Amino acid sequence: MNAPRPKRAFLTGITGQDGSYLAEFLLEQGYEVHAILRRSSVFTSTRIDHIIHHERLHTYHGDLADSSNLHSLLNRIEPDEIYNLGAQSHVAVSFEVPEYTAEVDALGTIRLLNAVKDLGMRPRFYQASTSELFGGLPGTAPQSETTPFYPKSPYGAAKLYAYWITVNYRESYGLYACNGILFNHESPRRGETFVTKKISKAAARIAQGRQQVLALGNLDAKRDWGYAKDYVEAMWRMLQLEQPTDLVIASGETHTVREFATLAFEAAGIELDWQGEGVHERGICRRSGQTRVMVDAKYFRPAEVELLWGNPTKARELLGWQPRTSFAELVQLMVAYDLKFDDYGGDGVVPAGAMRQGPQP
Ligand code: NDP
Ligand code: GDR
Repeated sequence: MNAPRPKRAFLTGITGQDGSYLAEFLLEQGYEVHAILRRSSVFTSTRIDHIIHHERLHTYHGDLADSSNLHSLLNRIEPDEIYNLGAQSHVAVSFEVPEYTAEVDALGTIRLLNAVKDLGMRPRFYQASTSELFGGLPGTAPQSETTPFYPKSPYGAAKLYAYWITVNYRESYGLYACNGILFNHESPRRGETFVTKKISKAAARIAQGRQQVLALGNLDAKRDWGYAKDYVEAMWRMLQLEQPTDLVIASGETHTVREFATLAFEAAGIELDWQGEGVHERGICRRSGQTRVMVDAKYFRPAEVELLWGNPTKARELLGWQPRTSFAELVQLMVAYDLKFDDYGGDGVVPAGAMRQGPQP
């Protein structure tokens, strides 16, 4: 008798932080993982180099901007589960490329959902929704599934469309489709222009005498930060529920950017004192008196989300999920990795295979 075929997952965004952890997780669960990669003039597979030759991982060129490509891939692959993680995911960048962000983050989602509908398939569909939907309005925290949305960036607005079209296809066509409303989650694999990785990397480099100062934007912004590896498991658990539903995934704590920086520098052996206010605020090394953190207004956003703080009660009840890694542990593991394996060079170029040199973070 033939062995049953492994479950098949189709992923967009596999080369990103979450996609790489999710692909590892699904392979460990015995899945066949099929994923699209965007053609690029440089290698973008750094985060998945260690699994790229796995016998159950299959990659294809593809793009969320290309309907026909998505349609024919889904037709060939016939996945049981689809995880739509691909996106222009940088909030600040979305103010500079608003139309492209909508093209990929909003229309990319309808392209996938519509292909599923037209092909008459019944895979389970996960949409990477975000706490940016809430916009952090005063008086709304902690935010839950019932908190009204008020996105404050082109990214948030594009993701709002993706959220509602996912709900709409569930309700209109009976698709098993759901939104994971994930609050910020980080890791050593986090993109280097997001604030946590920017800080952990700079703290390590400054401690090693390879950088003088770190320039940041709004130090007062508060975020609910968790560990990406914990969060991808919640995505998978959501698709195992009998009924599709939209869930907030969060740590249930909130911290300022300043707190993250204080802990990160401490983990690198540098105690900071904070002096001044607004654009004049400085993080000064207690021992040497040198300025190690400064504020640069160029990192301020046209509109800021001041406070995100999630309430993950429903996820705990329905999924039995809760984060395993505390805020302090997250900061420490990110800085520890950067102290050991920061081999990216000063020009910001990530050499292919750089991650392979260290243990997978
Ligand atoms: P990353 O920015 O690390 O990864 C984004 C992924 O999307 C990359 O694989 C990227 O490919 C891919 N991508 C970008 N544009 C396209 C396109 N046109 N077609 C196909 N793929 C594309 O994001 P994260 O891993 O952090 O986040 C994953 C998802 O979750 C995103 O949708 C994000 O918006 C959302 N999210 C993230 C949160 C977080 O805190 N990390 C919180 C809430 C939601 P390439 O490598 O080629 O650029
Ligand atoms: P965010 O993450 O916008 O929450 O989106 P990011 O790390 O970019 O910013 C978090 C907060 O830090 C403030 N900040 C800075 N941000 C950056 N990038 N660089 C800086 O120098 C800096 N200084 C201060 C920001 O103003 C902001 O308040 C992330 C992405 O992963 C989205 O895709 C996801 O949907 C949300 O998290 C939840």
